Amino acid sequence: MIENIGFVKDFKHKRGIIMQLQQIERVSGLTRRDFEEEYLKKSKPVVITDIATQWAATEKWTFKWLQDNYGHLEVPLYDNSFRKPGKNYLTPKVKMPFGDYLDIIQAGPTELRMFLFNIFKHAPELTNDFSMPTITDGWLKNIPMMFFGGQGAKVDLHYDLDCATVFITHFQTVKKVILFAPDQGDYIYQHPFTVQSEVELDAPNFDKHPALKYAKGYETDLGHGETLFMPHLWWHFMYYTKGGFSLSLRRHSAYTFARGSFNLARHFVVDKGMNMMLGEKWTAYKANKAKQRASSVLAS
Ligand SMILES: O=C(O)CCC(=O)C(=O)O
Ligand SMILES: [Fe+2]
Repeated sequence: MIENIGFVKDFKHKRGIIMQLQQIERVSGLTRRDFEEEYLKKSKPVVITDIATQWAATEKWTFKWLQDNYGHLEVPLYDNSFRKPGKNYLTPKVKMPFGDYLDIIQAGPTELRMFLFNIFKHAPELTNDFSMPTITDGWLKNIPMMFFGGQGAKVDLHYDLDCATVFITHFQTVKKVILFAPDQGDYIYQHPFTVQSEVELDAPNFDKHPALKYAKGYETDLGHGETLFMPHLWWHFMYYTKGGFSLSLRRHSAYTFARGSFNLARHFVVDKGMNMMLGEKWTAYKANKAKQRASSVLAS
């Protein structure tokens, strides 16, 4: 059952106006042709409800089963300070056995999340529990990733550095997802040289970020066994309504691969390097640039 959370919706009621968020369409029974014509080529996000129905993972991957089988793995965890400038920028907060972490996320709210951890390197047999969707190809078969989060954990608005097209299947609970198309970067205060936006969608500040009101986006509550198709370069914000986890499968075209390689280099060389040298000053520079761009888009 999908629980209706709606902190973004409550927020809408309290303050009246918020950016325009349209519900992401839900479909099943898609043919390859329909998917490629209607969604992939048009870069239109969609929730596909029947990709994971045949997967063993959908039944088998419970918290308990993961704990019993992989509880001993040492995993890196991050909290919401991940993006704060300074010495912990983009580094994990703690490491602990996976089983202990699963206890934490089942127990209640926590910021701790685990992401981009290739659990399959440590447990390759897990890849037998799902398969690449047949509605398209170009799959990067050796980098499936899992993402875990406790209730209230969030993933601030960003787009994926590697520029891949992503299919995200959620398990066990519900995750709220908000998306913006790549052309919304100025409205959401994208920081230059990064793939990160400055806005906090769970606590938007329209005084600081007036252009945000004019951003046009999409939202959905992604439930157990549902798969979100997220086009490449799309901005995404995720909020774990309850502790849960997702699997992401990625695909590339020649274009997305080249663009992704460039982004990776820019990120690790320019942004990390400047952050190390300048710390807060570098963040202030990026914030100022974002502000200038938002002002010009508001004025236009
Ligand atoms: O849900 C998460 O923890 C992160 C998801 C994400 O950013 C992604 O799949 O690219
Ligand atoms: Fe992402």
